Amino acid sequence: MDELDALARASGIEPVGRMVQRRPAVDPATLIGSGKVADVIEAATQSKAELVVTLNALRPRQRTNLEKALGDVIAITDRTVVILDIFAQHARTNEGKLQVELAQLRHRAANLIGARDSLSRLGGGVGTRGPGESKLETDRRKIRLRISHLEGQLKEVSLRRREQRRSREGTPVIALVGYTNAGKSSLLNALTSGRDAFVADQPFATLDPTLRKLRFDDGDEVVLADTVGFISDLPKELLNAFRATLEEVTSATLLLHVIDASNPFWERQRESVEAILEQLGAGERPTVVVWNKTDIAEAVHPHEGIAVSAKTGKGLRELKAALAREIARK
Ligand SMILES: Nc1nc2c(ncn2[C@@H]2O[C@H](COP(=O)(O)OP(=O)(O)O)[C@@H](O)[C@H]2O)c(=O)[nH]1
Ligand SMILES: [Mg+2]
Repeated sequence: MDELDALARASGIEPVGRMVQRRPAVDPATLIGSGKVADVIEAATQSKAELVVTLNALRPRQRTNLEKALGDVIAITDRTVVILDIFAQHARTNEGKLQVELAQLRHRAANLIGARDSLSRLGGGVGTRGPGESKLETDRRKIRLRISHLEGQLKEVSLRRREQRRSREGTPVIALVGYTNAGKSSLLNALTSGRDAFVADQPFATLDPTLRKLRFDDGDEVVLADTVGFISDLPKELLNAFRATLEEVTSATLLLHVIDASNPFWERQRESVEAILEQLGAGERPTVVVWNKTDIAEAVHPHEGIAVSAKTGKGLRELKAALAREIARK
């Protein structure tokens, strides 16, 4: 729930309260059950909230039913949409924009039954309907066309990326992976004493991958690749849309898994990252584990890996030496 709070803030929402319900199973009609819906309406009305965000992903039917129950004043959305929103706000490059639009369309297509109103924005109107088509069918067809167009463009991007990678052939790539906010971009900056990888206390500040050269003391050169998108229950539309970017991860010589040692949930975060790597087919890549934020961590974790602070620079020499050793062995 704290993470959802941070996600909401990053997308421009100001949280005013939260409610939790424990139940053996989600309610298929309204997610939380009608009694709880009444509680939510009361709390939201009292705090003059304009929006309710659910942690669980809403099914189309649940969304429709909750929309009806909450009325015109209070809107309803879920964590998945909030994440898609943040990505949309942070997309800068052409590729990033393509990926976000694709993810949003896929999500919309999957929710079509529950999101008919918002479809008018896709350009539906008089005269755009094919013979004998219902509004829903027209919407579906339009979304499908746009999706395949975007997929085609992204395939080209992916090919271009592969070519660029080939031209870098011989230079090993180290990809920084790790839960969102773990300090990947900060570490990239600290290691390369650069300033231009965007660092922010916000989930998903970086959307587009940053590549940076790093030279070791022995003269060997590597490329460091920043990544984005590691969060628990990552919307699958996003994972698919970001595959081209994340190819950097699957083709990397070495992964640098950055863990936020100061986060009480580091263990769960680590598992989420490993699950995503698995889905990307990078579960077996050679990995160096690094514990970041040890300047504010309560205790330094006695685990494998290297303790660092991207902020104070502590441990960076050791980290560089360890990376050089690993790369030299390849
Ligand atoms: N105290 C402390 N904060 C850090 C450290 N590394 C990163 N941060 C902060 O953690 C937040 C997220 O950092 P960022 O590099 O954007 O994380 P990313 O999402 O993994 O790329 C920012 O507010 C950073 O200033 C560190 O070693 N110590
Ligand atoms: Mg980052």
